[in-house]
Amino acid sequence: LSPSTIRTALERALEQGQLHLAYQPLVGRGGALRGFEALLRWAHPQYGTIGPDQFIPVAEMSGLIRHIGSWVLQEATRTALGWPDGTVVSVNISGRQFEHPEFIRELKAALAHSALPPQRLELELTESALMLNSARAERTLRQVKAMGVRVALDDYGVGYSNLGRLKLLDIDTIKIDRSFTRDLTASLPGQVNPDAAIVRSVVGLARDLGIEVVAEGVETQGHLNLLAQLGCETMQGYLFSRPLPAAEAQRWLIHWG
Ligand code: G
Ligand code: G
Ligand code: NA
Ligand code: MN
Repeated sequence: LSPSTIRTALERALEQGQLHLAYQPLVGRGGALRGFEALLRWAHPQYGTIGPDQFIPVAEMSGLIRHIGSWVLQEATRTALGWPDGTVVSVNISGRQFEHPEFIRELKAALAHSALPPQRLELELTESALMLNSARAERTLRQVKAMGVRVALDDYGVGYSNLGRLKLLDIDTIKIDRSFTRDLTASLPGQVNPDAAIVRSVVGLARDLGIEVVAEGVETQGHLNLLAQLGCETMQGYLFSRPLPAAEAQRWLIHWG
């Protein structure tokens, strides 16, 4: 599908109910459910399933991301209100959405409509979305934090952030990119696994700075055991569950505890 085909189809997707959110659990080392990450899904009647990797860049380029992003915030906070107290919903926010002057107003509107306590909402931002040297991004981040909303740095390790700066910015959580989890348990004869060494150092520094660490892409019991041993507090991945429709997430909640 070409970007222009996607763009034209995306203009109608929301109104026609083609977008929905899937929810993937985040689980504590001890097995407690921490919350779910909301992930946008698009089922087009002719083109089939279109992944966010394909359509989010088009939504950003065309400006449709504002409308879609607002809907995601409304939908995710409304769904999270039906979960047990304290269960967090994490929502991905793209750079163009975060830097828009209306973003804070839309965030406040979503929280007001849903009546979800702000500490039960976490925004997932990438390093590029935060544009760590941009004054506007820093001001928006301060406004988000002042509201009591949590902030996670997504895909950590693929960019350049230094953790001390993240502490200054008052980031609550870093999500270690799943590329670090993938080969974590591969053994290299006579050598320390480099990904394990990186995770250990990130976890140690984050702990000293009071930042929570989430490991993404946890697919095996071996990943889980090693990550727990390395001091990682929270895990997310196919070992626990794939992203689930809201109704299935609700059932998962009942059976997990
Ligand atoms: O779910 P999946 O692995 O296909 O997601 C691919 C990418 O799309 C991920 O980087 C994810 O952060 C992004 N993504 C998923 N849902 C949303 C959303 O609601 N908003 C934005 N901006 N990005 C999303
Ligand atoms: O960029 P971001 O971290 O938001 O992307 C999250 C995406 O990773 C989700 O869309 C989800 O589909 C995918 N994902 C979640 N768990 C796993 C996993 O255990 N293995 C792999 N390969 N992908 C996963
Ligand atoms: Na994410
Ligand atoms: Mn991520």
